[in-house]
Amino acid sequence: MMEQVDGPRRDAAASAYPNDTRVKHVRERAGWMRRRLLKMIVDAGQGHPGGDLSATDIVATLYFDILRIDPVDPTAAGRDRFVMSKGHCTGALYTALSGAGFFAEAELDTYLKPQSRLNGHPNRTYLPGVETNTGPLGHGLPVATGIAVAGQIDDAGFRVFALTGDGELQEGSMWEAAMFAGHRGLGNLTVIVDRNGLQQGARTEDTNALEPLADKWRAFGWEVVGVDGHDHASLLAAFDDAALPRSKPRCIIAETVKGKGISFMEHQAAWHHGLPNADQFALANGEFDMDMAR
Ligand SMILES: Cc1ncc(C[n+]2csc(CCOP(=O)(O)OP(=O)(O)O)c2C)c(N)n1
Ligand SMILES: [Mg+2]
Repeated sequence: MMEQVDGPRRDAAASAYPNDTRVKHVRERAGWMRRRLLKMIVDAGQGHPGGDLSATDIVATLYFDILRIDPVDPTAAGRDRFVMSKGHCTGALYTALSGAGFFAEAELDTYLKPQSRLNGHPNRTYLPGVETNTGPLGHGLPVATGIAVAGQIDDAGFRVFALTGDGELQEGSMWEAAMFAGHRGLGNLTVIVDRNGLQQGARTEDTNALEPLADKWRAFGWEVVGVDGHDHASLLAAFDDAALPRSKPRCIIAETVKGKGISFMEHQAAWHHGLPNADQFALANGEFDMDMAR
């Protein structure tokens, strides 16, 4: 039976809860997201399981603890903004938005179907909670940077978070945005790099090497933090540390595993875009069960 989840905690600042409670909460929701997004992909007949699963723990930590958002008032001026720059990972984004209360869980069943609001890439005019359209790589961070500049000009208290793929960092537009964010000292902007080491068909380092990646961000005027992108306690600590005011933008390089949580998908470029068969689907769900029983 599907686990029931509730939305983000709105009764008090999440950070007021003890850390072990916060970790347990995020872990449960990440587990639910993994199971639910895989079902979406299987029902739809296609999707991007590798990148969805590498991003799941990061996105769960943001949506179920860190972000100050309210599904009842999704365009509130003071809300934090999350931009899914790696816009192909709608499995992770839509499950998080649904789990956080922006739309009913049943709508996840319409993923990629005709007339659905749940397109393969997110569309802000269709779905509440989507801040900007993404999908063409290299666009999300520039838009997030623009939003952060607006927040800086208005001296608004909101924070902007953008999740990028590592392969996506081969787009020149990402570095234009990084340079401008450093120039403006956008302390309200946090980029999380989903550093799974793989792009569509190969390793990033064999295609167009990114290393030394932390040095590149630092050279553009950013603070850089490294984190295990599947360790909820470390992710929470890294995000807590993003409290304002700050004078520099912040890059969290999250070491991740593409396909995380499904043994036969982990580290496999072939699962960037793929569809598990019935046996593989059953195997994956068994592994999710075992993980949640730990
Ligand atoms: C401009 C552009 N070129 C190519 C693509 C096709 N594409 C979709 S995902 C992807 C690979 C992305 O790799 P990465 O950013 O590392 O994402 P992840 O590993 O997290 O899935 C490519 C080439 C695209 N969406 N946009
Ligand atoms: Mg990648």
